[in-house]
Amino acid sequence: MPPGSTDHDVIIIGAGFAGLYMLHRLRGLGMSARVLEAGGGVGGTWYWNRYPGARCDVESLQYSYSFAEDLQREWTWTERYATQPEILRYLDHVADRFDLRRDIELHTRVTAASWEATGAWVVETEGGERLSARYLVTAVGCLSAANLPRLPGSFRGPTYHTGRWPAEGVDLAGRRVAVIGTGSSGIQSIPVIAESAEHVTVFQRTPNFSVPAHNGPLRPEDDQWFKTNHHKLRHQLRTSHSGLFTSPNPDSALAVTDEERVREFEARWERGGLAFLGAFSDLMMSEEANRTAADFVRGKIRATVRNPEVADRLLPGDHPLGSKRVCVDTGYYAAYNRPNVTLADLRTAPVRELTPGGVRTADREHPVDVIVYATGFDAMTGPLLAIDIRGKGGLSLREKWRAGPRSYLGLMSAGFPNLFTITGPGSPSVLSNMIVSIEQHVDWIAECLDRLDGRALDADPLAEDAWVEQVNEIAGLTLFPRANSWYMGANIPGKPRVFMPYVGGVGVYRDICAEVAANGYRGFLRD
Ligand code: N01
Repeated sequence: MPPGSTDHDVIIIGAGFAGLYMLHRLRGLGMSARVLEAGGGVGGTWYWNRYPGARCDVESLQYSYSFAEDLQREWTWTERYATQPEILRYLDHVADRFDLRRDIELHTRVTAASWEATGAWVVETEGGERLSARYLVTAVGCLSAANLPRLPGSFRGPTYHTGRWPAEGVDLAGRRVAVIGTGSSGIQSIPVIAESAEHVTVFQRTPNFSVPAHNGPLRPEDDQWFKTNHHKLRHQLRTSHSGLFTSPNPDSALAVTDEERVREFEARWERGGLAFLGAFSDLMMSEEANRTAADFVRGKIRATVRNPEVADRLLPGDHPLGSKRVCVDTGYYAAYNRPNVTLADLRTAPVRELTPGGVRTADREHPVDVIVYATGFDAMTGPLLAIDIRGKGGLSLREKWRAGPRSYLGLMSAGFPNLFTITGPGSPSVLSNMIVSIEQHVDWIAECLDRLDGRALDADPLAEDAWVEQVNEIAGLTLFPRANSWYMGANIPGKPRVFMPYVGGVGVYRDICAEVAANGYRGFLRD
């Protein structure tokens, strides 16, 4: 393809953490890149998820870019877990600091992308724009296609999805609010909404495991420690299993006494956060080991919720702890001790219909003024398949992935040359600290594009088959596939049940990707 015959060298879809860094890296290589972003601002996930109580469940020091020392030195987080507004401020700061905005087109939703015989990607937008580039990089996020259940009936009041929360905010003070869903978004928002709402009715289909955040102001000594030691600490994160500091304990939960086990769980419960999962090495491998952690959390729920009948209904029991993303909360279980919070258990009384003034379940009508859908996302594949992507010979990605996503390393899918998917299915992505995984993918793609020097690259279908098999095999060794989780596509009616992320760990995965590149991009086909 002759240089200069496309509008840009690279088109990037999405201006969240991934898209912003991709643009910055490509600029550094002297490539021209255009970012197309559906939202009215940069930030991706953190632009859309503005629901009350939204904050990250990864500690802010770890949930930040590592690529620029100055950025790291000059930015100081205020809390141990950053709120959505603070993370959005950070991303706005990054966009300004690296002068990224001039190459970002906001309010521009990509609807289609096709690989042309000329060796270019042609991208179409909702507004009818057509742009071409030699390479296309998706930075669309893994949890950005909102899942809105189709409930029969109609409701006359306002409804909001947590992942599409209005930027101007919603005043829920004095209102009767229904919250449907008890995943991370529901569990974070319920205690905050309950503080001002007249009443909150929580519609729970599946009880979830949640551990306390124990959030608070970021201690200056922790900030200083991280800044002083950031080279070493970032290296540890990149080579770890999850890209998080979980202080993994190498012991089996079954090799210690009951007292020792409880002491370990208790210490981690007191510390707060996802490090709870690092309590023992086999929590995600052995059902028996997992049950010890699940029992511990169920004991905490019983000890927190005063009404034993409500506590019972909140006890998770249909999936191993961690096989659905563990939630990290502030005052979630205690919220059920408030007089203005009611739990509606959909397992015993499912939703029948929406009525003009509320939600009717099998046993009664719940009168509400507002409905909050905390019902999650069509995860990982949803945002990609929302775009009509056509590869070689018009091959449709929707068609190719009909039985589940197929990719080589989660980076490319065979038959779609020059299309790279940041944190795509088949990579660690959602099972890791997303920023660690994003930076690894962006760096790998940037180096690859630099070395390609305009040539085309595609995944070898044989390498892809082997990778898909490996992803499934490793998942099969764990308890992850035992849950009806969004990792499995189980939350979306009709979606194929496939465990989508790579569970082998970010450190191992990084080495595999580096080794593939060092061996002349083994498993990829070049022009
Ligand atoms: O979505 P979810 P989420 N009727 O899919 C229920 C990240 N995140 O937005 O389990 C009734 O987890 C559904 O029930 P069930 C994080 O990775 C992070 O909360 O399918 N209920 C479930 O209870 C997280 O895992 C942060 O039976 C219905 C809930 O809705 C991911 O995003 C914050 C229903 C959906 O839970 C997704 O979390 C927020 C229906 N028709 C999100 N359909 C932090 O960093 C669905 N549900 C803290």
